[in-house]
Amino acid sequence: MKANIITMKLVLILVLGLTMACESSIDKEVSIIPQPVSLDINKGSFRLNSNTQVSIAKGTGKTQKVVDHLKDIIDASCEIDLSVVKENPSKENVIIFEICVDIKDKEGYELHVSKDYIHIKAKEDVGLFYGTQTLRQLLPVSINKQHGGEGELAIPVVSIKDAPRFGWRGLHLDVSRHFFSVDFIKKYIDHMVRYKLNVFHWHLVDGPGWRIPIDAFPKLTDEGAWRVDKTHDEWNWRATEMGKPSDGRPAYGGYYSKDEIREIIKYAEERFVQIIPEIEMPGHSLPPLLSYPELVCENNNIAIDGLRGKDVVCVGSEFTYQFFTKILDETMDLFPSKLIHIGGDEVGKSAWKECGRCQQFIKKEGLKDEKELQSHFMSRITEYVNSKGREVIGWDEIMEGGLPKNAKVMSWRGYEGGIKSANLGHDVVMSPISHTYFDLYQGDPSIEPKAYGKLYLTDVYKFDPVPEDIDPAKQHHILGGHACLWTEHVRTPEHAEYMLFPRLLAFSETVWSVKENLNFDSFMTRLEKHHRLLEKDGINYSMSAYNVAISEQIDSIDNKYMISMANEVNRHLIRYTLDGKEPSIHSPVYQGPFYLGNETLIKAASFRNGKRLGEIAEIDLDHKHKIEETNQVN
Ligand code: TNX
Repeated sequence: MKANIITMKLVLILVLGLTMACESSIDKEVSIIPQPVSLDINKGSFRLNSNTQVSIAKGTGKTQKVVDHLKDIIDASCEIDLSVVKENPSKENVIIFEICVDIKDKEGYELHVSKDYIHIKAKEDVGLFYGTQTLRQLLPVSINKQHGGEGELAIPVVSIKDAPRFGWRGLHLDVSRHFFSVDFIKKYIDHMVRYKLNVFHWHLVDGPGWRIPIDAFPKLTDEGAWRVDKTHDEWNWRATEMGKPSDGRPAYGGYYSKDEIREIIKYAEERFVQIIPEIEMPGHSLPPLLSYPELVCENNNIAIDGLRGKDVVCVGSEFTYQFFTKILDETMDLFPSKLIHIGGDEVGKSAWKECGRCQQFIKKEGLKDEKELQSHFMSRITEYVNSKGREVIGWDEIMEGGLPKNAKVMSWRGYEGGIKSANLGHDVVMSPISHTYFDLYQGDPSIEPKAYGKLYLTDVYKFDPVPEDIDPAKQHHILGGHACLWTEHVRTPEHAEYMLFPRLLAFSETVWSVKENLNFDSFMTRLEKHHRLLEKDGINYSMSAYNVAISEQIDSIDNKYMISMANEVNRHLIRYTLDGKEPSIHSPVYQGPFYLGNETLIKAASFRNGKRLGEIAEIDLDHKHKIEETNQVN
């Protein structure tokens, strides 16, 4: 018995020792995402403790805000309350912020960590802010509140020079298909700034809900922000049963008050994020159509046809122009952004074809067809926005029938629309569905939450906003890259985070880091520390890239199955079983394709340091082929 206890104690000491060793080794890792322009790592560390001071050697009126941001991060991580000294800081145990005109890039910064002090230099406050984000990633992951006052945080000695590749590093959120609270929007902005993104595209209106109050048209939110909540999935795309249900069925929805919108704009501004609001038109417009029937085309039975591609407003009617200009007036009053997104995607033309007013309008204006009708509408709206000193951006469909003068284009159906627009001399933001749509599946659909399509981590990492086939003389029109999170299937903050992470990290590297510094293998190594950082902050990330894909091929001569396995990231051991049990650290390691005997059930998972990563994948060949045979017979 005694011997047993001693053995147990020894094992415990060993395990603890190993854990501590692991933690300290990961803490020493310098794993910055997005990868900076240049990074030198040296021996030793700066020891941050309760005596560490912060000093603004040279600042602007806003530098204090950046310092406060760092103080909040340190306080939240380890409850150390850094004190700020304005004058004559000692050159020891101090973090110095300095505005420095010698730094060229507006958003660039330098971060020098020595054993004695940390120095963040930048041309502007935004650079100091990004230097702070990098410093945050150098903090040890194993810090926790117990360090407060008694411990020290070791920050590795490094020298970093950094600046972004693109000025536009955007992220979109669809709050119409599912509604997200003010708190979550702020958290979303926090997620962006951690990885140095700077444009938040707020998709405020769409078929299933209108989320911005417009005083001139109160029914848009009184009715259009709510829907009858039957089953969630019915709200994937569009909704006709708007309005607060009076028959006692539960209502789903919500909207942001104007004060809440102002609060969010301020929150974003303080974090150097600009918000671009989107008011979709003339399609995806069910809430306005249902609440304001004057917008409906002749012969369009909106309650039924609205769900069949006829969710477009009547652009042959003068009322429609007045309606949207009033909405834009109130939107521009709220949002200071130079750019307003006016949608323009997926506009079905059949309602206009069957509408006498639209057809007459086409004749009167000498337009060729319904495509030119859309272009006419978008151009008039663009001119209106321009007359107020602002500019518009729209989805790439706004090119059809002629791109409105001065409009910028968000290229989502691929790169092509973006290339054409840039060649025509328009500014472009690249957000191709092939690389930046985070609502698509990031792993095997059989074990992922419901989505569609496919966008794996490796696909995101291959994103390059500047495609090779663009005329070099027009490349300057590409402002940067943009990722989208549409929420037809995404109902909760946890789910939204799951779709964002870690694809957001891969994306941030493609829009911030210089091309020569992109390396997927290095990214995956750095990502491992970020998993720990995200975990520490309670962020729900996906491990789908570690999941194993099992595939089988039949050898028709021997009538045997050849089994292959791979995980997307092509690293870490794969272990598998053929006896129905869960793979464990004792299961055989996959060494390469092998022939199967009589077994039919295969289970596999990735392992690192004796720990399973991600989910267990399985295929049951017996079951699969029975289904295939049945399908063939039928
Ligand atoms: C296309 S991208 C849409 C959205 C959908 C999305 C789903 C774009 C401009 N329109 O309405 O939500 O696909 O991925």
